Amino acid sequence: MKQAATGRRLWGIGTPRTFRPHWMLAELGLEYETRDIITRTSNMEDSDFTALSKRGKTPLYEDGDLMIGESAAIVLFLAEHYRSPIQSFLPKIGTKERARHDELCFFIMTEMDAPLYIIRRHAGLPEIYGESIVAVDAAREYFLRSTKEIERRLSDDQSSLLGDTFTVADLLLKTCLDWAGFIHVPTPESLSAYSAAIAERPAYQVATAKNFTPASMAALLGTPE
Ligand SMILES: N[C@@H](CCC(=O)N[C@@H](CS)C(=O)NCC(=O)O)C(=O)O
Repeated sequence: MKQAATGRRLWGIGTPRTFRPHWMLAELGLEYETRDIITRTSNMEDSDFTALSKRGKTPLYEDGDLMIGESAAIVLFLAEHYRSPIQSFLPKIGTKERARHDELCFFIMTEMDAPLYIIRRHAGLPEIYGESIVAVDAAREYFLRSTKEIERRLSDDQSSLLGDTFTVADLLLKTCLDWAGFIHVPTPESLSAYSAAIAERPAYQVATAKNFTPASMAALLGTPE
């Protein structure tokens, strides 16, 4: 397959995980090629995609000769690699601020994204993963407990997790809050203003249009377009 003209190509649309790199690329104002691979549709069998991804998971990101999956890793790579002195989405590597930031990213991915995916698998996709009311209820509780920790970190009307600068950690958190809202998992009222303010970011809106197309929404909701 030919390299993308910009060297950057992103495989996958239609889920909170694929949304993350689309959003970061939009924040950075980078041109890239999108391949509209929608999970659990026949285009997951696209021969170019299956040739690249033995794992069969989206998002998958190519940048020159680099190819990485894992949405959080892609976003961190983009923010670090294309770091600009005008607007940075990450504290400098090796600083205490960066350690606090990375702690939040791991927390969000393991304590928030992971329970949401348990709910997705065992409530949303029972035909593949099996139905489990116990696992789903426990995951909802667990997610709620994690949002309490976020509430503590966002005290004093901070506009972002690290104070007033929007970072990768905020991007990851917002995608989990949206995901929870989409599947009717309650989130604390105190996070509403934070979440609504982030939704005003132009890049968030650009990425929403790119990632949540009518076809991908139909697939996510299990309704034919
Ligand atoms: N931890 C991974 C999760 C990737 C993942 O599970 N992607 C889903 C879409 S959200 C997928 O490709 N599912 C297809 C399948 O499991 O067959 C990430 O954050 O990128």
